[in-house]
Amino acid sequence: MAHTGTHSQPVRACLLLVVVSVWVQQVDGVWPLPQQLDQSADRNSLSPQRFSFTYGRDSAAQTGCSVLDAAFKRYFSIIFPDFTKGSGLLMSENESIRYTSSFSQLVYQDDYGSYFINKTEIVDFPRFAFRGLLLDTSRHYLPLHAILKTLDAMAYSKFNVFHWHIVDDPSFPYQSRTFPDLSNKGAFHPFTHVYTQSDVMRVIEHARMRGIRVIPEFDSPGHTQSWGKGQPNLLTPCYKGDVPSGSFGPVDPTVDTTYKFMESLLKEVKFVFPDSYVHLGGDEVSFACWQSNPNVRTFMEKMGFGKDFTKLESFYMESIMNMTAALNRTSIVWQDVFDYHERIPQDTVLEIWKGETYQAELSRMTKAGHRVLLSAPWYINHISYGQDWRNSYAVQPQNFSGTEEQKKLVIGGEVAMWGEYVDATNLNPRLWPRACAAAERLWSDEEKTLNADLAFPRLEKFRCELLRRGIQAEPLFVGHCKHEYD
Ligand code: CP6
Repeated sequence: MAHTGTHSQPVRACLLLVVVSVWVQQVDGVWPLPQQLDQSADRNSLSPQRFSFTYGRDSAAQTGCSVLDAAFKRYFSIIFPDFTKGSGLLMSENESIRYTSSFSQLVYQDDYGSYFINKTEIVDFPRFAFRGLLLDTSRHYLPLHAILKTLDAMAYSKFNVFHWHIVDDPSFPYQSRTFPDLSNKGAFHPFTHVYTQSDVMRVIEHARMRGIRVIPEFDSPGHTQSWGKGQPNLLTPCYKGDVPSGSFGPVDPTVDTTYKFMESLLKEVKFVFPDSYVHLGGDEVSFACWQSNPNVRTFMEKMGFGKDFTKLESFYMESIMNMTAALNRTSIVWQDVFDYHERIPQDTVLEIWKGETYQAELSRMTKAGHRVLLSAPWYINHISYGQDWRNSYAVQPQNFSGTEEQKKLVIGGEVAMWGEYVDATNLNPRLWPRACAAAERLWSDEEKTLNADLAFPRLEKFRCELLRRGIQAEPLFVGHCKHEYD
């Protein structure tokens, strides 16, 4: 065969490749992967004393943009940990805050501590606009510092939405101005386990400075046991035969006082949380208590709902979605609301959380013209032995049967860290670097990120970088981080 005569040549080419890859390896690693990344072996030394970030001439943002100026300062200390002052990188366009994070991952030190960056050209933008992370502060209270640190780590991975599942059955830590008894009586502790108005403002500001929006969730009519403690007559009294059993079910959708309460609460939420989205929950409503209650049964008859309690839940959700729209806010709801009731306001965003059926659900929801968020395959509160980040990485949010128009309605997704088994002691290692897999799926080009084996060394390096930045990210597999020995 012809190629046997040229046997030595591929070997030489191979050797050359090895040399180059050793050289480039220490710089070739940005997580999540930029859309276009061209790196050369040209190495430039960086002097912390002379280094500064500057605004691009054509950039919409210019000197005096406080968000970027603060980001330049933060990333200067991340890039040059041994120096604290100074601050050339050209920044442009509105995603520029995220490019500081990419840049910070390109700088490296040699064995003598000198800083270097290889000549690099990056063109970058997100694949999906909505790249969220859900934290649950009801099952366990998360201290403010844990939330702020999570926001730091989110920014490193280019997450841009903090979905704050702030209240639920076990506790109501949100300290409401309008209804102080909700946390006085519904929090695990009325002073220590609450988020005051100033705490909430600090979270929103910390997030804003990192290009992250904060979307609060006030989940109802189910998941509201803690609400009942401070708000009498809000929950449905359950019956045993003809008498109240003493326990309570979901919010009572049959009385006017419920809607007055929800309207006041949502008005406050609009005032406190500036984001245009509000998450209204609507998931996992148990119908047994409603069914046991004679007033609810009478209401059902009057409304012509028959025995179909999904109609009652829909009636309630429709009314609070309309309230939310009247307050100029866009609703996000869990998929249950759509499953029960396909006629919901067109601009409502639907979030998929049920694991087995998510591709069929994506098809149906987008066919109905709704924007959707995918969370089901990223419920990383579930843990297992081994490299489960690979499952998250393999998810393809637009792989479902539907038209191109339908695919565009997938606006992004969310990693969910539900709190039943998570508090500040194990939050960080459970989240990081596992959440990074979804972060790359939501940011980077699909074609360039198909192979998890290729992503692995880059993710390992990024995990070490998270450690260096003070995030207690767990190991992906056997090995060590270079900086541990520096
Ligand atoms: N709490 C609320 C939860 C969950 C949901 N809503 C949940 C359900 C199943 C799993 C994890 C979390 N704990 N309010 C569902 C959206 Cl596996």
